Amino acid sequence: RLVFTDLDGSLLDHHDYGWEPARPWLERLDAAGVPVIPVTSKTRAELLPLRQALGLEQTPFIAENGAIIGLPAAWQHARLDRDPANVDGLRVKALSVDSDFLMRRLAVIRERLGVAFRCLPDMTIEAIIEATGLDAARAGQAREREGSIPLLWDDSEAMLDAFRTLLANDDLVLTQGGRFWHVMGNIDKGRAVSWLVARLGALRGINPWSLGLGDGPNDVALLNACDAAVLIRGMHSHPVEIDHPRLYRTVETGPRGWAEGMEHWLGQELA
Ligand code: 2M8
Ligand code: MG
Ligand code: MG
Repeated sequence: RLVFTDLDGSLLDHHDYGWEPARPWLERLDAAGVPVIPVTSKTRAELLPLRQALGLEQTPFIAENGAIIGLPAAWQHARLDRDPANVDGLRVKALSVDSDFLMRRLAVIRERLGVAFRCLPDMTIEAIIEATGLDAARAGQAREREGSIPLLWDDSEAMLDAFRTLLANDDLVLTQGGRFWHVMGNIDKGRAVSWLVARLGALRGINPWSLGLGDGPNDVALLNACDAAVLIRGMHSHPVEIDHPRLYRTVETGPRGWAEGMEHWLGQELA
């Protein structure tokens, strides 16, 4: 069994980023040896301290909406991942284009469409704190993008469609997080999840049962890539559209909803 989970608005509270209500379930999963794999919009720089705080240092992570994958030693394949430059024990894979390329394309598209938006790497630390409620250290880590660019849209809904079309012309993708829109190469959380499941097959010859948890539009691909899914009630004005044969929708939001979804799918089994 594997658990793939979104962080903000799912395992972590949308407002204060806490996870207290999910703690007993994290302990139960740890005791049962079920890996909990974060699948998030956050950067690798944000994830390193967070994984430690959550007790998830032994499991892989998927960062920046699927663009970046981190593999701890036990998940590295002797032939596919051996790398002498790999000093901290973590192998980092970039599945798509890099963020400098994205920033250049975004500048061209802004110019061509004459639209207004703010890319997170261009925002001051103060502005990021204001938009997210992160502290200064975390806000700095959020700015260290490697494979995706979050942005705040300061233009009309109609122009958003034109924006999406121009991005698609460059084989770039637009997806919606809790507060930001995110631009990346042709990748999503679901494809990164499938990549990791395939990697586990190559390593151990097993095809695990997977459970996915998420709250937003950018989690639909993640949920669809898993055998069973939990859609955590979110903060979005539009309902998340998803059609999954084994989907549980929570009543609670954030880490309370996370624990509720765990109870639904694994409560009996890990009693
Ligand atoms: C951004 O990601 C969230 C994901 O739902 C959002 O779109 O609101 C990213 O900048 C991420 O790196 C950051 O940690 C998060 C903070 O709220 O915002
Ligand atoms: Mg979320
Ligand atoms: Mg997310």
